[in-house]
Amino acid sequence: MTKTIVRGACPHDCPDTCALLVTVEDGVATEVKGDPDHPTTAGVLCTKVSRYLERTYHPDRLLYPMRRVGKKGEGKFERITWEQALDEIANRLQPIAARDPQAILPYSYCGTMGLVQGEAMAMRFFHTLGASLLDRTVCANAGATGYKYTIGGSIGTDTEQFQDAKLVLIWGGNPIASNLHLWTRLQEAKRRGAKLIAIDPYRSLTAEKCHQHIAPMPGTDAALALGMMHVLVKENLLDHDYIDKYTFGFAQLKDRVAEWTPERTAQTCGITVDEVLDLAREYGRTARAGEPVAIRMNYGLQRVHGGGMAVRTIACLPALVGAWRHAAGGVQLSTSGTFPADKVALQRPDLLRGKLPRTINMNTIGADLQKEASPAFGPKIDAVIVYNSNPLAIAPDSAQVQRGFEREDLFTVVLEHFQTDTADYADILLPATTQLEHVDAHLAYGHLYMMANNAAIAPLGEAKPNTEIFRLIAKRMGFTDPAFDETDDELAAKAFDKKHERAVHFDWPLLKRTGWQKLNMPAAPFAEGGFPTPSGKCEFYSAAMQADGLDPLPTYIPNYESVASNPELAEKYPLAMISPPARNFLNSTFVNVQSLRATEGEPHLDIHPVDAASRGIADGEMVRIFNDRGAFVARARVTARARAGLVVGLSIWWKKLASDGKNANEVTSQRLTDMGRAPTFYDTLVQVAKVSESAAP
Ligand SMILES: Nc1nc2c(c(=O)[nH]1)N[C@H]1C(S)=C(S)[C@@H](COP(=O)(O)OP(=O)(O)OC[C@H]3O[C@@H](n4cnc5c(=O)[nH]c(N)nc54)[C@H](O)[C@@H]3O)O[C@H]1N2
Ligand SMILES: Nc1nc2c(c(=O)[nH]1)N[C@H]1C(S)=C(S)[C@@H](COP(=O)(O)OP(=O)(O)OC[C@H]3O[C@@H](n4cnc5c(=O)[nH]c(N)nc54)[C@H](O)[C@@H]3O)O[C@H]1N2
Ligand code: SF4
Ligand SMILES: [Mo]
Repeated sequence: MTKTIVRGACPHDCPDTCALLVTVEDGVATEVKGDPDHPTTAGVLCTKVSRYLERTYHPDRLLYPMRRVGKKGEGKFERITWEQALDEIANRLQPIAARDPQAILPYSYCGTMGLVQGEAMAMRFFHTLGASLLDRTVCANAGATGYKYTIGGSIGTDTEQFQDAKLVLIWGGNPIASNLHLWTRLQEAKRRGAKLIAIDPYRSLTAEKCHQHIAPMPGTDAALALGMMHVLVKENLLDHDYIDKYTFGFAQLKDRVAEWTPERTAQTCGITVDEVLDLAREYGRTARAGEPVAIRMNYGLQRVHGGGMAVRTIACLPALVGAWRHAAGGVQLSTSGTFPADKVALQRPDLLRGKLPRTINMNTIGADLQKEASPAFGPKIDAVIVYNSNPLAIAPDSAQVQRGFEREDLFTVVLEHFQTDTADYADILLPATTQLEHVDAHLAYGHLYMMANNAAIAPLGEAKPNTEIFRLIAKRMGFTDPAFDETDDELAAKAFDKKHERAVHFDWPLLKRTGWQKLNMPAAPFAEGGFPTPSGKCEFYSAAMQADGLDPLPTYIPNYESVASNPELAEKYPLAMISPPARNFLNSTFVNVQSLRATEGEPHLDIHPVDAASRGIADGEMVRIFNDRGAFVARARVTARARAGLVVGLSIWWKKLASDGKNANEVTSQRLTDMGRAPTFYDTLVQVAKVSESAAP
């Protein structure tokens, strides 16, 4: 028997990008563990990925190319050969490309975060074709944009420093579920005497374990931060030296926050005046005492109309109190901007050869698939190639997405591991390899290590890596550019820009052997300013925002759907609904892994006892959640975890594994955020009513 240990990296859309050790015996993977030597993984994987073998060797894995034989959405397929699949794809795409290649659309996100199996060979193909571009903004782009205006890029406090903070605000994040290895450090901080405060409308698994939980209504975080700043200014809990040297626009900010009295703040957020005052004082006084104060801000708070502005506003706080002076102070939203990933080398925009295709926003796929050709829109979308994503489950306003994918005249190719809700609509379904079967290079958004993934086992069945599938399609389409001859290792060797000071030591063959290597980065990135903004300072006032038609100062933008902004709608649909990640799923990935789905049980809706009582809903009863866009059913959990006025449906369920064939995205909208062209999943008003068990679906 041969037994080897292969180094890998977790490919999932999770900040932690863990270092994996895969045990392989006679060509079969027998164990997946976390690397004990990798500082952030520290030998621990989340439950999902410690069950990785159950997913990889799942009996439902797609192993052969298939062609649809039933109706769209019915999920009936017949096996075909790769030759047949490639011929059919080329034969269908070629005439469309001859008319207008922009009628072809890639649809992808972060099924794998790999730089190679993500957008490298795929983009080379779509660029050569001249296909529509896709705005990949389904997750983080509102917050990333707001953060960038203020701080200059997705750079922040190093995860490896958080254990030394004295106060941590966990703001719009649920690290126990979605950022486990930060939670380990926060617990260590707690042991060392730190105070943890969760700011979250929902009493999440994390919120219940913090010293304090403040529950503002969704989408009111900017108001809370403005109220904090009001108190910091009024009580002079400021670091004037830091403000003078390293910030821009303090005088204007001071005027702006004068309006945000604790009373107005409390009223806007639906919390108490004392909560506002105490939070500001705790933050300001701890910093004033010379102790590190840190904020772990996460994407949960930016999936609303004013999501970009909320992040931008919160990002001003550390500079006001001089928190950046400490390695364990400041704020982390994402560390991804620290990595000099070489997207130009990987994706080769030069292959566009001067073409400038239109851009389709992935959040409005429901509407866009139903649009006819027009001068404003361009050609009707005639073909979609989906990889690394499951739009039927994850995109907002699901009924519209379904109507789009149902179009008989739409040619749909899906590259997948499993027959997902989206795969059911494919004309051609292609089997893709998993992380154990292919090579990749990774950055992370929750630590600072470049990561390598080696292939541990041979591809199962006839599965192929995304890269290889796009190489083959490109060749079948007659593309001869040498860009399509590069191997996955050649691509991975271009993942990071070695000319950049942070990655001068990047060496792919070495990284493959060691698995991970930290970027060159100072421990306290902004201790002495040096913000990568236009002014080089933390920008309380942003001329760039003004130029982009936005308020140059922090402000509060109410949700599209709220009592304040739309009282008539709120009358009809009085409950705010959010649908954040369930701990045992990763977006819609893992929902079909039996042991993980068993832990989550079935789709639930958490509803406050007062809201349940007024609707005659008892714990455990089936309820219907609805608004003008659609409806889905879930089992009610009557619990004060959801604050009054809020309902929570942990997500993202596969629609076909729910009793009614629907999920939370039936009721979410395709409206976009204030900046970053991002979705507003948590800016949703609904009504909830009891259904009798028999009438459930
Ligand atoms: N287990 C698991 N881990 C995951 C994922 C997963 O699906 N499952 N998904 C991954 C991905 S793609 C991402 S983007 C991240 C997401 O992870 P996070 O950035 O942590 O975001 P969410 O889980 O969307 O929301 C976190 C918390 O924000 C709260 N929240 C919702 N709306 C608001 C608001 O308006 N204000 C405030 N203050 N809080 C609000 C929610 O109640 C939730 O508890 O996690 C990644 N990790
Ligand atoms: N209601 C609601 N909707 C949401 C969210 C929410 O909180 N609430 N969160 C949003 C967020 S933050 C995000 S990031 C998106 C996530 O949306 P997606 O990025 O679409 O994430 P997944 O649902 O995990 O789907 C990824 C798919 O890629 C496949 N895959 C994985 N690796 C590979 C590979 O190597 N090759 C190929 N071909 N396929 C692969 C997986 O099997 C899986 O089916 O969802 C968004 N939608
Ligand atoms: S999903 Fe996140 S926590 Fe789990 S193994 Fe992957 S990177 Fe680590
Ligand atoms: Mo995400």
